[in-house]
Amino acid sequence: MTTPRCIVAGLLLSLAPFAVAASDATSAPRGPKGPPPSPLVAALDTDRDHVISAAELAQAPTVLAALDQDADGNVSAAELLPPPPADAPPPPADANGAPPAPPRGPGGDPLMLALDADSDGALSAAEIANAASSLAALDADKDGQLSGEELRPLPPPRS
Ligand SMILES: [Ca+2]
Ligand SMILES: [Ca+2]
Ligand SMILES: [Ca+2]
Repeated sequence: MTTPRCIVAGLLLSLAPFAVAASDATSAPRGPKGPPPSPLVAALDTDRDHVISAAELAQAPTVLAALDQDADGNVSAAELLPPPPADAPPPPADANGAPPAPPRGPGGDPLMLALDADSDGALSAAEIANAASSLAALDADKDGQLSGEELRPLPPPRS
């Protein structure tokens, strides 16, 4: 009785590509481990050393103003979203017609909390102009730069 075994082997062979594809789709995303930095950190940390230095703080108004893609003087929540990676699959079709909501973590981005003085989710021209001094308020250890704990997203409040 070899026929059933042949059928089983054939089934396994025909299923193998699907198994490979499934494991590819569910594997962890490539790149550095841990959550991606916030768009604000990515924009401000121009030398990518995960520290916003005094020089980078001083450049904050210029860097933030450069995010104003539609040149209306405000950096909106949409303009604060990071651009999708070049090799990212296209977003799913507009099933509900709504654009993807900006990510809002349970604790929030300390940079945005510091910069967005009126908490409207966008950065106005005045808020951009005050960026350097607003961000300096996050410098808990007063070493003139923002790093580590000072840039970490705030943990969700514990009740
Ligand atoms: Ca840096
Ligand atoms: Ca604002
Ligand atoms: Ca510091």
